[in-house]
Amino acid sequence: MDCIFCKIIDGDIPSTKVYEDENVFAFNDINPQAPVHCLVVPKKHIVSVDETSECDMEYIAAIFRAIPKIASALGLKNGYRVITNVGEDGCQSVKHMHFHILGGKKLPESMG
Ligand code: DGP
Repeated sequence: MDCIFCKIIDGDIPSTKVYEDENVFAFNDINPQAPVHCLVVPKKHIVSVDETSECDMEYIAAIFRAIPKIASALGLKNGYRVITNVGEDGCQSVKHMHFHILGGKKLPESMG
């Protein structure tokens, strides 16, 4: 499968890893939009929030268990933003579900 994030998870494309467990991998975004900007992805290739099935729920749960741990490890003591883009109108460029963690400054109120 020709998926950039699967290749990052497998170590075939280098990344700066910030967290890993059995179900989840997280790494710094190549094009940061904030002082802290990392991506949290399931190790299973799931296309987006719009294309999940019941058996993917353990990955979703694992991602949301991991996010506060990652935020804490990255020093985001005063809050942060979690975003997932879905499909064309959501401007999802990589078709492997991922959750952006953005922080390290006061973020703009506008979200689109
Ligand atoms: P989205 O637009 O929500 O699909 O975000 C995709 C993000 O993935 C975007 O912020 C840039 C990031 N990205 C794309 N290719 C790579 C890569 O090869 N390495 C890393 N670290 N990030 C990537």
